[in-house]
Amino acid sequence: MLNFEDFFGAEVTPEIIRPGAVLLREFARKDAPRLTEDVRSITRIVPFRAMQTQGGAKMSLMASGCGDLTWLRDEPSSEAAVYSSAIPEGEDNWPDMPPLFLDLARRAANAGGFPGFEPNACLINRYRPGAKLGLHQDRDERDDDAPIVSVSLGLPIIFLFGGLERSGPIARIPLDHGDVVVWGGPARLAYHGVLPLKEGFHPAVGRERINLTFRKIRT
Ligand SMILES: O=C(O)CCC(=O)C(=O)O
Ligand SMILES: [Mn+2]
Repeated sequence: MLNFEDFFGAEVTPEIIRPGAVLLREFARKDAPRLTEDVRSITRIVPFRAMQTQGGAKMSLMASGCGDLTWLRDEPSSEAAVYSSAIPEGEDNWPDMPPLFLDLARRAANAGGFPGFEPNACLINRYRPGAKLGLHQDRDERDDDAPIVSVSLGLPIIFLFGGLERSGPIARIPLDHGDVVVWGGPARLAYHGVLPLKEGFHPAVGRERINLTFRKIRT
């Protein structure tokens, strides 16, 4: 029997940020407890680590990941990020993407207008108060046909979303626990970032914000 969600094809009404970019408010809210549990399991295997920009500057967020391959730039590098199936120590492969991650990413992409999304990587960012992410494009995936699906858990933050030029107008979007942003097509290479995380305490996640970005990397 069809339920409401199957019939209408979306669990929430997408809010359009710009063509190709949508906000799905609370889309991951009901899955959030299991998602945070899964993040804990993954980061027991691959702990969050400090990251560096391509130029070698220390970033304020810390990162982990899962899936077939992921990247962590924890050393200065003149190279663009290289996605790898080996974790940085080179011992083991990344933890598998939990089934719920994959299911959520597929459903969110579909609801955002990108059916058929099959991510093979999930980058997990952890922000503590004061941490931020400057404006950038996600261009290391070597596959601009697939969208990016970005899930927010924990403390609220202001997400910045602009256009294809760094200097263009920037939307400031408050993101809360369970909100999902999907961007692809004409917005796939849009500049985006987050403002510094404000001090606070979230009952489910504590004094931090966790961000999951699902990506399709061309291997
Ligand atoms: O934390 C966010 O909301 C964005 C993360 C992001 O843009 C990235 O990891 O490339
Ligand atoms: Mn990004």
